[in-house]
Amino acid sequence: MAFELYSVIFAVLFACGCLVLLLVVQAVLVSMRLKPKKNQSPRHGKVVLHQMPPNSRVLNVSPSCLKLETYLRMNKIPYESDYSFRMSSKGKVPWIEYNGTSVADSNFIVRFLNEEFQLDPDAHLSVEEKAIAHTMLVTLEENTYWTLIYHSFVADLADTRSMSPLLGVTPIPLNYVMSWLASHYLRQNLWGHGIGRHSREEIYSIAERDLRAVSQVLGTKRFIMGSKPCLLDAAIFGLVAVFLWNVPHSPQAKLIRSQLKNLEAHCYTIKEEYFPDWDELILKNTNSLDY
Ligand SMILES: N[C@@H](CCC(=O)N[C@@H](CS)C(=O)NCC(=O)O)C(=O)O
Repeated sequence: MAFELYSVIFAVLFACGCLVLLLVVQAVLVSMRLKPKKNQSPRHGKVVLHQMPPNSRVLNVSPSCLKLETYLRMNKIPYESDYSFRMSSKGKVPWIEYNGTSVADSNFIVRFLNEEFQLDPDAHLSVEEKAIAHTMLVTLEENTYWTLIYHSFVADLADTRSMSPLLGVTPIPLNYVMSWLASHYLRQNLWGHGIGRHSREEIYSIAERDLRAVSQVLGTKRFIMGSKPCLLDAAIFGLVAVFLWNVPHSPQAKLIRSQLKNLEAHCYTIKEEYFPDWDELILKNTNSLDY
């Protein structure tokens, strides 16, 4: 009897040891694949955009990365993407390197590049429009964005596990451990922000009110403030594209497709105008980590 018990304990410990070893090997392999390639020296005059890589659904799963790439294209700023998952000094993406200077956070980057390239994507807006655009951008990035995080990392983690640029190509069982850790970390972020203290229905209703407001301001216009795009158009695109194409089953995407069709049309307008190579980029850069 005692011998059988010892055998069972031994078998369980052996299985746990094998699992831990497997996780360690997988983690080492993933981190080796993530190491930036040696010959990536930033070119003078070209912005190096450190951002998330595409997945098969969308050019970027991060609204702020997609906004920044759209801003670069809108303003014809030469850039190249670095998809190596290196985070900024602030621990996030996107960030850039430009002629030896590193700048973190999409909005500080926009301010920096506006100065460097002597441009203002909002120059055609009135003082009042600029104030409205600023307020809407902050609403989308500091409020609506968190409903996306809630959906992706709390409500539908299984989908995120299969489509995230990193988790989606990380082998099982490491995939499960990493997605659980990401979910735990982001739940804490959501709680700290405050939105994570609301019920599921309340969180989706927050998204609905924000998206409806943007849709009402857009109305029948081609771009949010008229016939010419501004920075806010890039921010709207960044978030709406991720809702529509990366989490198409989310309540936010369903709402946009069924009731806020002008936001969907706006999304296609920006994609067609600035990303004629969208599919090509996705094809070229997805699964760069594939095993
Ligand atoms: N305010 C930042 C937000 C950037 C941001 O939230 N990036 C996310 C990806 S969407 C990130 O890097 N998260 C990593 C983390 O929170 O540790 C900006 O506009 O650049």
